[in-house]
Amino acid sequence: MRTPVTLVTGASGEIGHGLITRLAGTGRPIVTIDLAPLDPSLHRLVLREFTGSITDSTLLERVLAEFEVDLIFHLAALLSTRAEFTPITAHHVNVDGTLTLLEFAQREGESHGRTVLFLYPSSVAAYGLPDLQTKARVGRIREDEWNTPRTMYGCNKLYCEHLGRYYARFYKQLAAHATGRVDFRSVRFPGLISAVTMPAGGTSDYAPEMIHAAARGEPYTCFVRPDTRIPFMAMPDAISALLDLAKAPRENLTRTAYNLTAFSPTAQEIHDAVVAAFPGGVVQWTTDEKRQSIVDSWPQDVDDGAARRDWGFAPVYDFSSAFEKYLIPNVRERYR
Ligand code: AKB
Repeated sequence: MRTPVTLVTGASGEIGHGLITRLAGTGRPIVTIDLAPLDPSLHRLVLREFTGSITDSTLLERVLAEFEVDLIFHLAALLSTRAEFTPITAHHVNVDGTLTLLEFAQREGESHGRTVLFLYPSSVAAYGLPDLQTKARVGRIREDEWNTPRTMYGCNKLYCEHLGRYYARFYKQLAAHATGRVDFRSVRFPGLISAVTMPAGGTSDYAPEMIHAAARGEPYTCFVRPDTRIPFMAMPDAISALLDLAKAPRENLTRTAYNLTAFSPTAQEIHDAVVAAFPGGVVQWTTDEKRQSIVDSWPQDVDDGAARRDWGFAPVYDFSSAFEKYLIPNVRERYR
């Protein structure tokens, strides 16, 4: 008999740390896949750690042979800035990797006869606004508006949302006896800010980078303009959203991709909160025009009403409490 487990890909990334810690509390065994080894503090929380790429079908075959997977959190991805330097690799990891895993989930479901719950972090990068005037005019946008991403990462995320919806609702619809076994559910994360982990290769990274640099007493050069405004949320709320969506009754869900947000500060407002908390923090502003054009194409706010109505999404932290109650105390402790 194979052991029923939860599979987390990209487990060594910024979301993986908090997710594994929370999942460990449920008592359900966890199996992870990542190119990088898990932080030692996480290694002891998981049943098995596979080191390798989600694009490696033989690796997934090894997981399939040993474990019975019925819940997947697919976090592995190349983020927006890094994907612009290696777009073909980004497509291979972000799209081919996700398709490989969706097919793996379908086969797992056929093998054990149950549905496989597939949680997928999409992104605000799935949107694409043509200019700052439009960004200011449209303000808070809904899921089905402005789905015209301007980055390879955003294209990848939007397409994988549709791939997941296909597996969940239309899998081999013309075949005589095919049954879709994948219950695909995704959230469009805004920029995420963690007190514990740092992102790598994202364009919203200026927020966590600024906070952690100030806490370490290091100068930071912010690569976006002070007036840059995009949606963000604190990492604990992001983890809760994934776990709450996983628990939601399928009949309550009207969508397979949901907007999420908690607050939309400007980079200047983030700066002001950072230097108020860490007076030694020194921030210089040197705009990277290419990275600026990416965040300028993302909306300043998103409408998360569907997530709130369908499965009770309700972030705990707003901008001020994210700093006062989560980031400042925990970041101070981290660098004490
Ligand atoms: C990135 O900046 O690429 C990610 C994202 C907003 O999806 N953090």
